[in-house]
Amino acid sequence: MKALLLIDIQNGFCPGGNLPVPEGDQVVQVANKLIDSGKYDLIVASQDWHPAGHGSFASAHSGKKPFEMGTLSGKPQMMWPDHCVQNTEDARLHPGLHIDAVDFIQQKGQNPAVDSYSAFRDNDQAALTGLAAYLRGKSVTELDLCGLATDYCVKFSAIDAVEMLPGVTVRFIEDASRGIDPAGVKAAIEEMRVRGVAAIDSRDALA
Ligand code: VGL
Ligand code: ZN
Repeated sequence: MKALLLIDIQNGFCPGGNLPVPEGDQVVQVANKLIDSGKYDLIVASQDWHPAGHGSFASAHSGKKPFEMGTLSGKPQMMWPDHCVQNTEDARLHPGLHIDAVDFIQQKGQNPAVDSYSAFRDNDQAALTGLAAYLRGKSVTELDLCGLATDYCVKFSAIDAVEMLPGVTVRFIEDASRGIDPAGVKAAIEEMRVRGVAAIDSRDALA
């Protein structure tokens, strides 16, 4: 079984959103091509889904500004602008995305005391989301992933996929993804490569 995992293609990470990734909206048409290609047996999307006042928000810490480092539950934590709050427009998957074709949506980031970049588990690796079990249950052997943001949620999800789904081939689709910081994107692609995640283009995925 071959699966496509679309990471956090949400209004909040697109221009006009609360934590916009440069050109974030440009992944939508590439993602739709992949979705509609017939190459995938299973399409899964993740959705950053924070309660108001989440501990990753700078606004939840006195004296902290967005994009500064802070701490959350005693661990270093990037302070983000308020984003993807549950049941808000910001948290909605991008309206241009072909969501009718999505088989399963994995929400994450609900625990206010810990962030969850990965679609598979919280950053402290304690609580699992259930996505690994879902994909195992579907006998997935190949997993292509893409979306937003390359240097955060895409990277962490890719690394966890390799670790938590032994035997599954994991690939990162570069032109269907965008990142927050160019240096971070470069480092993320290298980190994924070292862990066995090849970077490919949608052209390769569709071939
Ligand atoms: C993300 C920062 C905070 C992401 C989510 O989807 O990459 N980044 N929350
Ligand atoms: Zn978040």
